Amino acid sequence: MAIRTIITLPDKRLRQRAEPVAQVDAEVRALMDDLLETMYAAPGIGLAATQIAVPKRVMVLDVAKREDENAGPNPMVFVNPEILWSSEETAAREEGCLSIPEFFEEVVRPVSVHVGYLDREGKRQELEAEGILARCLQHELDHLNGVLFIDHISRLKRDRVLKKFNKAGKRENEERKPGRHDIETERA
Ligand code: GNR
Ligand code: NI
Repeated sequence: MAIRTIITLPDKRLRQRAEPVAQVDAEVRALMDDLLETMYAAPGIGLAATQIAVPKRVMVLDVAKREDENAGPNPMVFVNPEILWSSEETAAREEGCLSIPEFFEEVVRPVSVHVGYLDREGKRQELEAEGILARCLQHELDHLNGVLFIDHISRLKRDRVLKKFNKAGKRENEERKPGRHDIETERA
């Protein structure tokens, strides 16, 4: 097992569509283990292979409550996941992403989903999810399609984030941090 580097904006590999896995073999299981180790180290509640620059349809989740002492970790792995059904009912909840550090915004998504996938043994499974699990499943599945949570927010807010993370914008942003003598401090 190994902790892998999580790529962040503006890395274009986050926008690639991941390829289906033909067979859940030892190599895919090693990828699952690296994803879990990297997710726990971050820490995060989900991680898609796309985020460690591996364009394969593999993702992991652990949404177990940390404060619950009785419940231990609950690692979940999904290969070739697909949404079979999503509820009409939607809800807005704040999301974050390890590939977009330090940015959080409310995202509207279906409250419940049913997903089909292959498990660690390559066996086909179905899962009915709601709450944080349903939200995280959709967030991770988006990653496998090159979609980020900022694609679900207003264009104004998205453009602001993209500008902050693009190379020129990031430099500008660094120079505008409080304490520097820039336009904002001059106005204050
Ligand atoms: O750790 C994470 N927390 C989170 C919170 C709300 C909605 C989605 C997530 S997933 C995120 C980890 C991550 O970036 N997975 O792709
Ligand atoms: Ni993410």
